[in-house]
Amino acid sequence: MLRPVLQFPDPRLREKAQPVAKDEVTPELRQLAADMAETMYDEPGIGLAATQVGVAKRLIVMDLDWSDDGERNPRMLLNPEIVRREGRATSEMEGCLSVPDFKSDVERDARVLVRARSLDWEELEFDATELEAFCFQHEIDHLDGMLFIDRVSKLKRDLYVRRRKKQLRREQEEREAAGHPGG
Ligand code: K1U
Ligand code: ZN
Repeated sequence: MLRPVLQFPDPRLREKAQPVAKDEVTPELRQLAADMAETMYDEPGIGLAATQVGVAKRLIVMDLDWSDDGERNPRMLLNPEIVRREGRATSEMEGCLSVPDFKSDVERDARVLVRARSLDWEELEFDATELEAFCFQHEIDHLDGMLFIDRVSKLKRDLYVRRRKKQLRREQEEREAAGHPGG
């Protein structure tokens, strides 16, 4: 089932997600992970955090190299954490499914060692560089209530926030003009 992706400035994007305990890996949580993968492919994206679908649990899905006609192997990871970081690099023209109509270069760690659990509670480790490292950092930021616009200059962020608020006001006016004041 596709889940709606929360959009900035929804306050739920700012919540800190809680760790998942072993006995919380229920059929419902597995269904949430499957729904998140389906939603990520549908958007489309290469990652998605549970925070973005309004669930404050430390769960992410990622698939860096899927294609429409190829095999899909989404990683579904619980409690991911960065245990080592090395160097700095620019993530070029990064985007976010929760921050519409904005892309920017972002300064991030160049290499990260990530520890996480699978849904079967195996301990996993990923030594990630380049896009994989940037995606891990982006998704773990979501679990901490942080967005990539928090990592760009204040000037760029302020300009985006102003443009986004204007866009939301315009959409609201259009709904009202059409006789649908809600939402
Ligand atoms: O968490 C998200 O909002 C998903 C985001 C992840 C991400 C992208 C780039 C760098 C770091 C993290 C996205 O997937 S944005 C869309 C995107 O990058 C993409 C979409 C389709 C094909 C390839 C990339
Ligand atoms: Zn994002």
